[in-house]
Amino acid sequence: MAKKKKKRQDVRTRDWRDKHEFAFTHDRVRHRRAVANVSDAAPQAPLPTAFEPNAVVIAHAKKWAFVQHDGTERLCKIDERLVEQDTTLLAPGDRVLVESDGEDWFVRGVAPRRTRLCRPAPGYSRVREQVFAANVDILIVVASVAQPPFRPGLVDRYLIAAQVCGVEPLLCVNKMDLVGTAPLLPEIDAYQNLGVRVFPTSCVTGQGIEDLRDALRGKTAVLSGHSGVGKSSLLNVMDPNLRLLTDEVSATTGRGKHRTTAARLFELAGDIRIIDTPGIRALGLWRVSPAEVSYYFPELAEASSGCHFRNCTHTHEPDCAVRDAVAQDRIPKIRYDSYLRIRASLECEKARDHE
Ligand SMILES: Nc1nc2c(ncn2[C@@H]2O[C@H](COP(=O)(O)OP(=O)(O)OP(=O)(O)O)[C@@H](O)[C@H]2O)c(=O)[nH]1
Ligand SMILES: [Mg+2]
Ligand SMILES: [Zn+2]
Repeated sequence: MAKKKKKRQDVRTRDWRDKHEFAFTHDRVRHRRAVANVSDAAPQAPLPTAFEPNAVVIAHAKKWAFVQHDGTERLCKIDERLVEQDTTLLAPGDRVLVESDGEDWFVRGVAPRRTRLCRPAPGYSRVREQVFAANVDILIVVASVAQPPFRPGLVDRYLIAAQVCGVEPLLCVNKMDLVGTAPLLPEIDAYQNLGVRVFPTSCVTGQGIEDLRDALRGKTAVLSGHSGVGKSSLLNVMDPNLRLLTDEVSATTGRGKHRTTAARLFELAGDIRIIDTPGIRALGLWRVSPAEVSYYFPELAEASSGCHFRNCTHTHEPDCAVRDAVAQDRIPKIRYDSYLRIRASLECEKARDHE
């Protein structure tokens, strides 16, 4: 029995040394093995009250974080006195203070976030706001034209989240090779008309990859979207050394299989930092009330000045300028439908929260 245990320890150590960070990118089991190499020591000195951050979080779990510090990736324990309040303690992109006690490294402080992308935390969670990327300049919303099919609902939600968080959204429409030379979907035109930069891309033909790279130079960005749209594949094409794990879309459900399981920051040539995130099914919106949804649809907000009622919801009221604009094709029907869907779902969420 004792012999067996020792063997497992050997495997842990070997994995950690040979595979280094890649082993920990997507695999929870290996995450745990990495932590097996961290001692139980805790720093004695009190937490600093004022500090200059000296490292950036790459990936993290509850008790430890990988950080970029002094040009190397370090595994640090998180000082247990750093406690989570209303919002996630750490996210990839967070600027932190790391210090060594001579043997181990510890995260000892988290700097205020310049920007953050967040969603309401699930009900069972201790925090209320779940931050999935910190200090980013650009939110790359990835969708695919096929396999899985283009779904505007999530894109619209991300565009709202980007506005709430003060981050520039950019729409990447991937898998263009699957539709040949067919013109872009009308939905995509609608986003372009709104001033959202749209990048049709393909990881197979390389279409649009250079344009995307140019748009990201000198920036920190986060890739997000449904599972299986090709977020990790885009990173692999932009830097073949990454060799991130990808997985085929399920033939039975037509959806991705949630290959990426943890968010992680990658540094690419050209001063580009990109956070890859796990695909999500739906994006909860944080701090947006049903009545506020129309503010985040610029074309609706503009038309609404002509509505008869000042608090018009544009759903049923008479003399509604928004519905007139939709009837006359001045506002794309798909955007209006999306407004109605998001509004209705927020009404539901609100009702549930008040139960
Ligand atoms: N035809 C085609 N297939 C692609 C393209 N990009 C990615 N794929 C394929 O789509 C599947 C899913 O790609 P992933 O990169 O794993 O998708 P993801 O968005 O990272 O998915 P999660 O990690 O589950 O969120 C893989 O089989 C890829 O090979 C593309 O441009 N064209
Ligand atoms: Mg992925
Ligand atoms: Zn109206």
